[in-house]
Parts: sequence; C-alpha cells; structure tokens
Amino acid sequence: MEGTAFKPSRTGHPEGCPLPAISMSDPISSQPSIDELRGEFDQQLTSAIQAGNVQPVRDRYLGRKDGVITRLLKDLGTVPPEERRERGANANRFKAYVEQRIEEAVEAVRGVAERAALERASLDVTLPGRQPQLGRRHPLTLVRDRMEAIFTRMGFAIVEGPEIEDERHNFDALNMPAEHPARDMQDTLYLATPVKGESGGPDDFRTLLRTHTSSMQIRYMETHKPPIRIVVPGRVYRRDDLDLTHSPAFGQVEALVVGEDISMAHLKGTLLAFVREMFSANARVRFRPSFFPYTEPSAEIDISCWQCDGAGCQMCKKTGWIELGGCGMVHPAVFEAVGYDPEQVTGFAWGLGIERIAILRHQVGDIRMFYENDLRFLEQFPY
Ligand code: 2U9
Repeated sequence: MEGTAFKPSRTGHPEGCPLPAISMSDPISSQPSIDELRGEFDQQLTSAIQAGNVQPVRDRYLGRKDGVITRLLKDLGTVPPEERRERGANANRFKAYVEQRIEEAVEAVRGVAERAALERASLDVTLPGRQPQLGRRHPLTLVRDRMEAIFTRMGFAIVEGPEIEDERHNFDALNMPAEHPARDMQDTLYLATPVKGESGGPDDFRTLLRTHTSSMQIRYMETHKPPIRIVVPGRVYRRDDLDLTHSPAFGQVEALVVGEDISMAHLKGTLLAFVREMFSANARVRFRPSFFPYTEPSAEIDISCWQCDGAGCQMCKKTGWIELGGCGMVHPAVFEAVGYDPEQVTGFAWGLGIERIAILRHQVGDIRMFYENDLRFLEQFPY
C-alpha cells in the first residue's frame, strides 16, 4: 500500500491502513503522536522525491544516533510498562513503514535520474543526417580508368609491370643501344645498385626507373606468343624538373598489337575508335611523320580540336589540331630482341600521356595541380 493514499484518523483505522489507530498527541511525553510523525514524514518524503534527494529524510528518520525513529524506540523506556508493548509495536510498524517507503523513494529517484541520463544520451533518429565527406577518385585515375574501359571493350588485355627496370628491357630490346642519348644520366634516373648478371662482372647491368611502360611490352612478348593485344598503363620517370608542363614522374598508357598482317590501317582505325569515345563522336585523327627507335614508320598522333571542330580556337592554338601522343609499326629489331620472326609477324604500338589527356579533357593550366592534393582542385572532378 502506498503511503500517499494514507489518511490518519483520530477514531480508528482508515481504509487499508497498516497501522493501528493511535491518538494524535502523546499524553505522557507530549511528543507528537505516530500519526503526526507519519504525516510529517509523508510530506517530507514527497518533497525529497521531487527534489531528487531522499538521503536527508532517511538521516532524519532512520539516523542511528539522532533519527526520529531511533529516539522513539529509546523513549519507550519512559513509557509505563502496561502501555509499552502496544506503543513499541506501533513504533516498530512505523519504522517498517518508513524503511519501505524510503526504499521505494530511492528506487523512484534513481529511475528518474536514469531516464534523464538516457534522454540526454539518446539519439534523435528523426534529425536530418550529416553529409559524410566521401572520398573520390583522383582525376588522373578517372582518365586512366576511362581509357582502360574503352580498350577493354575493344578486346585489349590490361597488363602492368615493374617500375624498377633493367637496361635490357627499358632500352636494349627497344632498339636503343648503349650509345643512345636517352640512356644518358641527364635523361634517365639510375639506381645505385646494379643487378648481377649470370657470370658477374661485365654482365652486370644497371637498374633504373623505367622511362616508358614499353619495357613491360618487351617482358610480355618474352613470355607470350602472338597474337598479342595489350594495353600497359603505369607510372614512368624522366630526369625532368617539375614545371608548368613537365613532371619527373607521370602516367602513360601504351598499347601493343602483334599478329599476322597487322597494318598501319589497323593502328589508325583503333586510335580513331578510341578518340571518338574519349573526346568527341566526330573527332578525326591525323598522323604526322616522326621518329622513335622502336617503331618504323613512326608518327605523331593529332586529333581534331573538339572545342572548335578544327576551325581554330585558343585550345588548339588556332591550328584546329591537338597533339595527343606517338605511335608506329613495331621495329623489326624489337621483334628480333624478343625472339619473334619479323618476317612472320607485324605489329603496331602507341603511347599516350595520362596527364596530357587529363589536361586536355579538363583544361587544366598547370600539371602540378595533379600532385598537390589541394581538395579545392580535386573536388571539381566528377566521381
Ligand atoms: C614496343 C614497341 C613500340 C610505344 C610508343 C610512342 C610512340 C610515344 C610518348 C607519348 C607521350 C611517350 O608519354 S609520352 O611522353 N610515346 O610517342 N610510344 S610509339 O612504342 C612501342 C612500345 C613497345 C615493344
């Protein structure tokens, strides 16, 4: 039974009261009666629950030395023996009542505090969410992925290889003999440790950071028979200072096709299909004669300007054409270096710079923007 519903009465038990009726005042000690004490206690406990702290009421009533109930029990010694039994029983019932109500009050206050703490710590799932900061692909990765997707659809396999190379794969096998100027320390980044040859000494060859991904095409031909249709993307290194248009490390996508009767027409048709997907559906391709040691004949690849469609604008420097990369028919000496018979097979190859294509596609004014990791720049590219 809850104490709040309790109504003390002079005349007898109120409905459901656990305590026997006693008089309002004590004739012997003129102390307050138990009914009065209970009334006071009920009031004080209600206030304490509201204030959220029951301890002062517990001390006041149940305190060992000075508590109201402790005193009440002690005072029984002064009560005439014939009343002592009944008054003692009443005092003990009051004590049990106080103890039970305080225990309930402590639980109630604790419950309120716990609910308040939970409310403070709870999440409002109806609040609008915070936009997470999503990462995104780097513009150079976007260009490379796009190129790979186009060539994969055409039936090319994507192949990758090591960035640290030896002179044989990077130069000799590509028809660039020892005295070739590209092998000069001025142009190529050599590593301090040479690779030991089979017999040591004179067979040792220098290691370097690959200057083109062509070294991987050599490796691929060494381990595969024609027909071959591969695209080799990757980072390459040159001894260049970083400026507006140059970087000592940059990305390339090269291609190699080898088979019977592969012609320059296949080369041009493949490149045309590529630029039409990559840049513009009505793009045209133009070859200008050029020279590379590993291709013969060789050509520079130009694409009709997709801004002015060849009419001449700022982007194409009023020429109507934009230079994209280089290409050619694989030199017979290259086939011989990998053990292919140049009488049996022919092939074409080309090389494109990833940065150059990204610069052209997105009209970036400075190659260094790609390497500085400035989010204001990087955030401008679609996923
Ligand atoms: C093999 C045989 C021939 C790859 C080729 C180019 C021409 C070329 C440049 C474009 C811009 C490099 O990134 S760049 O600076 N590349 O002009 N590359 S032909 O020829 C090969 C490759 C592998 C076995």
